This record gives sequence, C-alpha cells and structure tokens, in this order.
Amino acid sequence: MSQSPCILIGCPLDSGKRRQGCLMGPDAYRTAGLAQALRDLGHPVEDRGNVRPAPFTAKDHPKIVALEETIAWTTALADASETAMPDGVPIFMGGDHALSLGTVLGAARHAKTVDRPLFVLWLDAHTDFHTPQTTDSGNLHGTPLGYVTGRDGFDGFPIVDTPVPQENIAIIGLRSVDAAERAALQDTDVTYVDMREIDETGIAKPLSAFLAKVAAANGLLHVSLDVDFLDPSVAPAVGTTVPGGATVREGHLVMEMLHDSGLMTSLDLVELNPFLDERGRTATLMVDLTASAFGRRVFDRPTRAY
Ligand code: 6HN
Ligand code: MN
Ligand code: MN
Ligand code: MN
Repeated sequence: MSQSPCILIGCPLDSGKRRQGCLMGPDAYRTAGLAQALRDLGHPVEDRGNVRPAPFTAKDHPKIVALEETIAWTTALADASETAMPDGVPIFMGGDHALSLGTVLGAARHAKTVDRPLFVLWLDAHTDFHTPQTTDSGNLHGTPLGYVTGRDGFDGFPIVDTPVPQENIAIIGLRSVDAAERAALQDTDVTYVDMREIDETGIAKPLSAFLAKVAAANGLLHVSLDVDFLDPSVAPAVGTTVPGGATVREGHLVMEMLHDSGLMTSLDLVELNPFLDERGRTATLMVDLTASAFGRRVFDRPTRAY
C-alpha cells in the first residue's frame, strides 16, 4: 500500500505568549530527524521550509500580547494549510499553539471545498477556549479553539466562515482550565476528557469513541498535539508545564490508534520550546510520537487467543 505524503511546514510563531523560544521548534524537529523517521516508514516527505507571517504593524495593547503579529501569522498559516492539504498530510512544526488559529482555519476551508466535515482532536493540558475578551493572561495561544468554533471577540482576525461544530471537537488530557473557559465549555457540545477520566477509564476508550464519530461522518481529522499534553517529567521543553500529564505510553497509544484509524488528515506539533529542553529529549519524543502516528510499531498486532 502506498503511504500518504507528509508535508513538513515550519511555523516559527512565537507571538502567542510572552516567553520566547518556540521559534526554534521547526529546526529542533529537523535536527531530531523528523523527515527521516517518516521516510523510514515509507512515506514520501516534502519539507516546504518555514512560513512567514503576512506584513503587519505592531501596536501596543493594554492586555493582548502581539495581537497584530498573531493575526498576520493566522492569515499566512491558513493559506499554507489550505494549500497543503490536497497534497498530503501537512505536519505543522511549531511554534506555539497560536499557530492553530491559522492551521485549523485552513483545514476548515479545505474541508468545505471537498464537502466533508472537519473534526479536531486537541491533545493538551489546557482547553485553549478563551477569546481575546475572556483571557486573563493576554496570551493568544490560549484562544485557538475559541476562534475556530466561531466565538465572538476576534476582531481583526480572518473571518471564520465555517466554524468547526462543537460536537466535532474532542479535547483530551485536561488538567488546567481557567474559570471562564470552564464556564463557557460546559455550555457546549465539545467532548472534554480530563486526566481523572483517563486515569479511571484509560485513554483508549474516549479516543475510540471520538474516532468512530469521525469515521461515521467521513470526516477530515485535524490533530493538535501540545507538548504539555505529556507529563513534564518526560517532556520538559514547554513553557506551560502542568504535572500529572500523559505518560510516554499514553502518548504513543493515542498516536498508534490514530494511525490505525487512517483518519488523520493534518497534524500540529506545538509549544516545543527547545530553549527549555534537556539534551533534545522532548524534541526526540515528539518525533517518536509523530512516527507512531505514521505507522511505526514494534510488531504488527498479533491475533491471540488468550
Ligand atoms: N496552551 N489558560 C491559560 C491562558 O493563559 O489562557 C494557559 C494557556 C495555555 C496555552 O496550552 O497552548
Ligand atoms: Mn495548547
Ligand atoms: Mn497546553
Ligand atoms: Mn501509514
């Protein structure tokens, strides 16, 4: 069986929060051997280099960090995402999570073109469901799910003509949710799975249920993997560490199940801050997780009668 082409797209966006360093992410993924890992699995790989933001003029805002820059990135990344999707599975090498304002918008535009519904799997300690009005931190990396679901308050951003329906979104890995996000989210049809639920039921159950929904609707599936989904003891290179996260095996299981489902049509790798890494271990883990999502496995699954 021929393997789907992987399109690597560097997104050195660092404007979604104050702490700098995510701009080095794309080169860390390249250095950690992402392209070769995917080629070893039989996938054709094309590295399209790095996206640049559209031209912008920065202004000072009392609350929001780097608003104009993030709008400029959203414009450029939505175009890059929409353009890449017909050619293969784009892998957006971040960059902080504000890049998903653009990549999901582009995926939604592409989904509309091919007349299929878009689903989004958000693997994150956080819900990222704020709007520029509700955020306390002023950091726009906490807003992409608010934006793509069509919440109000994103003045100046590209219009979201086809918002992602709430029932098409699952957030898995939660353990740090702001009060305003919790209040807003509880009124929605978004599926949210916190770490307690993962502890009690295992991560496979809610994921299988979500993937079954995507398959039944013949949907496209955008996956957004935030480094802080993982426990900081195994993935320290992120500015927003929260203890009690997913284990290495939970991460791989999610990615292996995504591969087996054959459903994933685009992937964000976000929030890697190489400045905070320890001898490249977080970048390497993210590359290994991506490899699992594209077919790496120890053995084919044996059929066993226990
Ligand atoms: N991320 N809810 C916090 C805020 O500042 O709005 C944290 C956001 C984290 C963002 O996970 O990409
Ligand atoms: Mn995030
Ligand atoms: Mn996060
Ligand atoms: Mn494959």
